[in-house]
Amino acid sequence: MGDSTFVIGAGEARLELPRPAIMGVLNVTPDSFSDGGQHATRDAALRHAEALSVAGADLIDVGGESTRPGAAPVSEQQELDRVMPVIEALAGAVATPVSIDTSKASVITAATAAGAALINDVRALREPGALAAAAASGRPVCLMHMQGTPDDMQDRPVYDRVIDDVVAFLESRVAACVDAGIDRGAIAVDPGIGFGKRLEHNLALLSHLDRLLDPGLPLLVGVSRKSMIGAITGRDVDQRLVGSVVLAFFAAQEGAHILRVHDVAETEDARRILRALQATRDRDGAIS
Ligand code: 8Y4
Repeated sequence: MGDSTFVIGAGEARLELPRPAIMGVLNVTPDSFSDGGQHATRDAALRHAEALSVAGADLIDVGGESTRPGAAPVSEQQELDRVMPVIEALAGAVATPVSIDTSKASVITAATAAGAALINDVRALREPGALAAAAASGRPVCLMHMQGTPDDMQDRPVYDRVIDDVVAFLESRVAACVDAGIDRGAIAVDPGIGFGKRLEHNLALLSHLDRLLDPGLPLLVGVSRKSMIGAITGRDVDQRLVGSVVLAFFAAQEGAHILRVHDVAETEDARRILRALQATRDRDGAIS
């Protein structure tokens, strides 16, 4: 009762996280930390990671590939050059576990060897070698649903039944992971809000998150600053903080275990307020 936690992974790869856990976003793309060279980029990323950690992040999600439609594809070497110095620096300097946001087998292998605690793949380990690399790492994984590819996913997303489609996809990827030797207890799933979905699809998924909890696996939800918030509120990406926090905690109250967010400090405020209320409710329950 009271403060609740959940576990993903086992043995050396075991992560015990508060529920909901806050995953802070650390983009290591050239546009994110204005390029004063490699060391400057690494140092800026490290400072940002420390700030995320102090602000309340339970995980730091390091990514070197932009999945924005129209973004230039990133080569294996480019992605390694971007993320590895940051992962290596974080391993020594920040206690908060790091997740590696990648789809590439080589990045999975290198990042986990350097200490990354979780593999976060928007392509659900469908790239060549990714499944085997994840299994070999022994690290827990997050499998996300996406319809199409980052370049074409928003062209004309169509579903027969969006919730059924997403559940079926995630179940098939969980089965592929288990077949590859990944422990079921080391798998989280994610509906992939905004990845090949219109507003109606995103709303359907978020208003029926219970149906995604069905397999009893941790559920990760990423809504932070996404276009669905713009579609509802009319606000530009830099004005979506309230929408992001409200939507994240709606998801948490509906069962989400991990919230992927840009605005960690504000998300932590919301978590503290809801925790105080929950603790009071738990005590009241014991009395009356
Ligand atoms: C402004 C800034 C507007 C960023 C949109 C965005 C997810 C994810 C992303 C997610 C998991 C994003 C890597 C998209 N979203 N991983 N990654 N789940 N597991 N867009 O929802 O933040 S990147």
